[in-house]
Amino acid sequence: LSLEERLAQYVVEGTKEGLLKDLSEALEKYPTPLDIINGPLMDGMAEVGRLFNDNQLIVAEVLQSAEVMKASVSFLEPHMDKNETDHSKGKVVLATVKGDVHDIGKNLVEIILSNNGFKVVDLGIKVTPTTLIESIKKEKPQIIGLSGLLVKSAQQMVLTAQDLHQANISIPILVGGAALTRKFTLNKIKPEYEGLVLYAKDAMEGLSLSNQLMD
Ligand code: B1M
Repeated sequence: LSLEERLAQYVVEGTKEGLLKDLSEALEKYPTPLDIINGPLMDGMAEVGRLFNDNQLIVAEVLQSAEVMKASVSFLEPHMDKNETDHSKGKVVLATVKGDVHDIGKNLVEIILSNNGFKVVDLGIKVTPTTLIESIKKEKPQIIGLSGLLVKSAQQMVLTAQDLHQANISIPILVGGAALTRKFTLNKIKPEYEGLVLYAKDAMEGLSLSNQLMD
């Protein structure tokens, strides 16, 4: 198998034997660590999603795939560019929405924003609007980041936007996750909220939108 195929295979099979060696090799070959994540590792995750959808994988197996992805991200993280040493650009309160446990994408956003000058307060997974609002009042962030992968999480973002609006919050919200689209964001979430609501297709777009908001 090629290096790309092997990397995808670790994720699909949920095995770590040989993973770090191949990731080291990939670091030599790919321009940036993020290209390894967005390329072969994400290809593996897409295949996991497909197999899971086809009932060819069970949740426990998908969890192992998630572990491989997480181990890869921690291994690659120290090799990522750090453009700022301080966290002076702005503060982001980040969460996976209520009812949703998926956090690999959220964690990537956390890494990329904090490596690039943002202070990130990560509230974790299954974050209710109440917890989110409490944290926003305490932390006074410049940006709220919401992640969610389930179809029902997209709907949960609409409810969360309503609750934030009720709480008189209007700072920009950045949203992302597999079940979301730019169109849904614009047509369903934005109308419920006073402030900006921006959709990011991946963590890098999340960074560039956050940078634009701070300029
Ligand atoms: Co779940 N799961 N899962 N799962 N899982 C999906 C999402 C699913 C599409 C799989 C499928 O059926 N094909 C499906 C959702 C179907 C739907 O709603 N239509 C699904 C399901 C059904 C479920 C359960 C209900 C299964 C069950 O229990 N029967 C259950 C839900 C539990 C819950 O949340 N209440 C469940 C559980 C799990 C595991 C726990 C086993 C595990 C998660 C482990 C973890 O995260 N710690 C898991 C996994 C791994 C997946 C898949 C296979 C992979 C997700 C992933 O990590 N991708 C997923 C299928 C898929 O997506 N192909 C699937 C890699 C990650 C880097 O991508 O998070 O999309 P992603 O992030 C991207 C962008 O979306 C974006 O940036 C990242 C890239 O740079 N992004 C943002 C994300 N958040 C952002 C925020 C931003 C900006 C960008 O700004 C704030």
